[in-house]
Amino acid sequence: MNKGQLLYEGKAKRLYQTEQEDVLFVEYKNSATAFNGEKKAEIAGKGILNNRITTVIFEKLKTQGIDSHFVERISENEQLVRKVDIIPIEVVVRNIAAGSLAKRLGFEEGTPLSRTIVEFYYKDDALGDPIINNEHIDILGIATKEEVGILYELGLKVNSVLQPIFEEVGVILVDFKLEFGRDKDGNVLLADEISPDTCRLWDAETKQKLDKDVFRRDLGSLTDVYEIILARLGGK
Ligand code: U5P
Repeated sequence: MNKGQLLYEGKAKRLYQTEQEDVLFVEYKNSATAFNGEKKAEIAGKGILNNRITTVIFEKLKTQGIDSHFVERISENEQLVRKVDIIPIEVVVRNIAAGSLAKRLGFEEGTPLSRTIVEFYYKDDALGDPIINNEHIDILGIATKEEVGILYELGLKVNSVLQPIFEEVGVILVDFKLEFGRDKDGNVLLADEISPDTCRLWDAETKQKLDKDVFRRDLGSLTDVYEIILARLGGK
């Protein structure tokens, strides 16, 4: 499959056309960004690690009946994906209070939530990705009621598959963000990536942060902790 025209460049990935209409080429970059792009760095090896970790996770989800846009990893930092139109909603699933939820609602970080919750954020850099509810989604006209139901259910389903996978290897799945797209027939498909860039992952024993908070909060080497996640998931 040949890399065609560059279609889109995001903070962490570049998307290219291929000779096949419904398949895209994704290149994982080494850029790390946080706080809506205010903090930036180039971290050698990050793209390779996220490409591998996302591959392992999408493959595991597939074996549990959760399909995604992922087709195959084709090189160290590239993969092929099915073309979808991204729905501009970030679906965040939380098991433990951390990050913006801890701050917004006054929970101490690390407090287990009495139930898993799903939140929606409007994916809009200029607005700083504000939190939104079903009614905001309705007036923005960015997804139908039926689609919102699918996002909610798939968020919980991904959580119920990933939580035990991480638990088995001594990792707590604190929270994570998913993105979805519509394929050419309008079907909602899990898309983007699932990696330590998009999840909070803590060592079950030490509570060491094994995710992008290491970069956000200057806690050490990002690639060292991403390597730990890849190794625990059985990747190379
Ligand atoms: N998250 C992203 N991208 C964003 C915002 C949040 O992947 O633009 C992920 C974080 O990595 C975390 C979860 O796992 O969503 C909740 O983030 P926060 O709302 O606590 O910052």
